[in-house]
Amino acid sequence: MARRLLISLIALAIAAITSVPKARAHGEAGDEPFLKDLTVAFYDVSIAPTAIQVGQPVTITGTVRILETWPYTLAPPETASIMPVVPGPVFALQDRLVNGQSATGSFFVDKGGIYQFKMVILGKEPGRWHVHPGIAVQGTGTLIGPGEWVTVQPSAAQFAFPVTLLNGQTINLHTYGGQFAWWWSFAGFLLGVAWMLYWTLTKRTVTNLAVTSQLPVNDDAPDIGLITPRDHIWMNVLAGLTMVMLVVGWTYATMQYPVRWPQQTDWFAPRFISSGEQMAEVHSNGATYDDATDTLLMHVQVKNLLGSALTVKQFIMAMATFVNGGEQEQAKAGPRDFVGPLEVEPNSPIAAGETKDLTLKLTSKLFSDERLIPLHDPQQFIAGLLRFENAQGGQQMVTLRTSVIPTQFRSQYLP
Ligand SMILES: [Cu+2]
Repeated sequence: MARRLLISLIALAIAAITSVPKARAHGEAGDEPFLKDLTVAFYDVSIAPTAIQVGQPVTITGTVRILETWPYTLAPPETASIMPVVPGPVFALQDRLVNGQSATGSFFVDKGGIYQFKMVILGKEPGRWHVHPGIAVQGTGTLIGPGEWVTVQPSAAQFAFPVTLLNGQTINLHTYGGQFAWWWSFAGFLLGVAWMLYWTLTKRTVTNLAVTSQLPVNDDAPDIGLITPRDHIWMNVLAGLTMVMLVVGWTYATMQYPVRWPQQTDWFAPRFISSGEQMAEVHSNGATYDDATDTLLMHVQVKNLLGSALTVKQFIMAMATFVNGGEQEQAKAGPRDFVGPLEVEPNSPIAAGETKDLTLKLTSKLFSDERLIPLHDPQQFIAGLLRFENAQGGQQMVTLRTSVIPTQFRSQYLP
């Protein structure tokens, strides 16, 4: 009976694992809204081309700003790394620049910092992959930007990733040392399996847990045949083989690779990038969110500080960009799935020196699909960047934080 139950449970577990539908994306909606909105904002992201063959490059460019509204509940951002976020090792990162500097690893960051990135990745595995830029902030985790679907077609040529070492030798990083690492790990695995099978198949240590758990820790219980002197001999043999493997491994590594170097840290502080000449002062007068229609209404007061008329071009929030403009301007603003419309009321330019009350209306499925608005949190805050442009093409990004009051809830759990 117990065995039948166990078999059914195992069958159920296997069925549950194998029947899971293929994940559509990266679970980017999984992060809490505050973790997306108050931390960083991604804009001007481009991921191109979206169809390549194995071995060909895809270039990811864009900008991420660490917002001044970084939540106090998270450790302050100090070091971070910008990377492509893809489902598994299906691309190889070939090149990465942050603010024009080569970034092999992480770098120092600050609240308010602006980081322009360029990454070149090579298609490795054929398939259709969702590719995002992401920024991994130490102590917080990876915050991701807008994504694009990239199709990688198989290629007749084998994937290769040539890298020149310091000694002048060129290796294929894709396969270098792969065989050895595989077989050596497998040898260690075999030792472990031998140990496990020895104790589970022939001994009563596992099958008679009720008995063994009654014994004191250091009691071999030879009287009931639990651990015999013979077992000690075999375990000494296994331990001996493990030691031999380790010594052989160390000796081989020392002889084969006499020059070894610890992994290097190459931290740097990226060159400063300005958020633009101060053109506008923004004051928030609150916001409401209608969950039934996915509509965010923000009331802001904008003061034009310079001598040229200003218009509101975009509102950028987490990985989403909302554009005050038509289809063409929206298509230019970033990966299309992460761009929505922005209605500004009144939409006339703000004259020099003028202070104007504006209503920003954003209606988009992005709010619920990407879970951008906090609806059930103790702190109902959102933040983002308002992008202003003047007649001369000058731009400024102003960080806007506002509390949000939900006006209608979609029912949760029960219809
Ligand atoms: Cu994705």
